[in-house]
Amino acid sequence: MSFTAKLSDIVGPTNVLTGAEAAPFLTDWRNRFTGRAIAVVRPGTTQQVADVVRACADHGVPLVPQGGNTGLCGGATPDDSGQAVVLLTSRLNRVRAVDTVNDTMTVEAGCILQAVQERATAEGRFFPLSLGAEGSCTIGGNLATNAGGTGVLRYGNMRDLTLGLEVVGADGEIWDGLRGLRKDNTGYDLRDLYVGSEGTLGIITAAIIKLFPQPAARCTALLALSSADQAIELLARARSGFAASLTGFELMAGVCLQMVTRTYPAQRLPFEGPSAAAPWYALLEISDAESEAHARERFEVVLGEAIEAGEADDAVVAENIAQSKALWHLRESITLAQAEAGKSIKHDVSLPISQIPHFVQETDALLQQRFPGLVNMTFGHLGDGNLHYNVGTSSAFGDADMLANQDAIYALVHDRVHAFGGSISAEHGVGQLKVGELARYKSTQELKIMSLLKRSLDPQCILNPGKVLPSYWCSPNA
Ligand code: FAD
Ligand code: 2HG
Ligand code: ZN
Repeated sequence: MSFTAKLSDIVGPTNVLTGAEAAPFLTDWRNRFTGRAIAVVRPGTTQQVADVVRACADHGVPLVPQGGNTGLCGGATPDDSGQAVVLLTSRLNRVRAVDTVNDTMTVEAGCILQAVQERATAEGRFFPLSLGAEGSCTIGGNLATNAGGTGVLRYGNMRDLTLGLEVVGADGEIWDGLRGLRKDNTGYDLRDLYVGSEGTLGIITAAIIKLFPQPAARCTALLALSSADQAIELLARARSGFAASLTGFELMAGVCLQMVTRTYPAQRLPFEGPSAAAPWYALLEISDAESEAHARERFEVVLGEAIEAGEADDAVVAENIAQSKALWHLRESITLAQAEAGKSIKHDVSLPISQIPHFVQETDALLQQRFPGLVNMTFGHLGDGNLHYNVGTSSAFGDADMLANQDAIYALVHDRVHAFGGSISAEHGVGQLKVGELARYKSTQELKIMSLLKRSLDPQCILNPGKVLPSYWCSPNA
């Protein structure tokens, strides 16, 4: 039996896509990476995933897992050798169980994040992972990238939100680690090893995730700021003033929001006068367990104190859910607006929060000096020290300039990040985009340990090869 006939036998012929049917799954969301594949397969059960992996292992065929294909580092795109199989998780989309006493939900890897949030709400609970791509990204992709988003400040990232996993290993064996335990010290933590491994150590088929009580009320405000220093002072006040109620603290350069309102004229900044053209904005959210009135009172007191102390220049507090959604919509539209505006380079970095103003000031200046006309478009999850230190084009620095200087821009920014004690990937992962960068900044010892793990769990190197680790660290002689 031929290899593709074997795949058809496992998942059914309608779930083995080739040619035009496979094409949408061979290019990443930003159109930066395109590959080829023998086929795109859609298993419908964990057993089918295991059988597909075993068939691939028998034939030495590489496998590229793919969820919603919203990743920003090319991790779900095969290389152009045409020798891989792309494994789509879209049919693994069942909610297997909800336990409202243990506050957990057992979900399959292909469940769309928004559907999981909605199911939690329907059960009177809250699942806090939230990101702009939540209508398309999957729980499996969220786990594989250890996704962050806007609620990390209060609830943690996907790793923190996960209790158990079910994973198919490179040999096709199923590891049933679906334990809904908040404490489990029985040896090495395999769950934490698979979370964030970007499909290079195993294929995640299901997970037990944590649920939380729904907040009684939420308050949102947009604040106009004149400097990144002010943002750090405001963050410190918000942290002490709101404590655990602070559920969001996003920073955005004014140019980012101007780009959003230019690209989507239906969206507007809620300020008039100088505050409508502030260099920076902060979006704050608090969640209150008591009541709307309690939340609003606390919110207005702390924000009033911040303005009085000169930690913000102006503030608009959302009066209702529609206004709050409009403020969040401005923030969540930055990535989409940037994709429409032309080429951009995304630096998803994290830094000690105390270093952020200095880093931004120094790196902005260095970039302008070396690449005049390039536009600094920084935004991100300031509460987590995570900046999307992105750069965009202008009439003086166009798409061709951006592409021609891409490597030099990455090197300049990442060198600065490294010098400031930061990380070159805070929440998007490494994928294929940053493989070279990872090798450049990780210590040899760290790379050696990662390589040992990879080679023990995937000795043939068939799981998402060329992602995370450079290929030479995966070969048996590394
Ligand atoms: P994919 O893109 O399909 O895959 C991502 C990686 O995971 C690949 O390496 C793939 O091989 C691997 N993978 C997928 N499923 C599995 C599986 N079941 N088992 C093993 N490996 C698997 N990210 C954030 O962290 N925070 C944000 O705020 C954020 N905002 C975004 C906003 C927009 C508009 C967009 C387009 C993206 C954003 N992202 C963000 C990035 C992206 O949405 C996340 O990385 C998301 O977790 C990817 O999920 P996915 O299902 O699309 O995964
Ligand atoms: C966000 O925070 C995402 O909106 C995407 O992580 C960031 O577009 C980006 O660089
Ligand atoms: Zn982000």
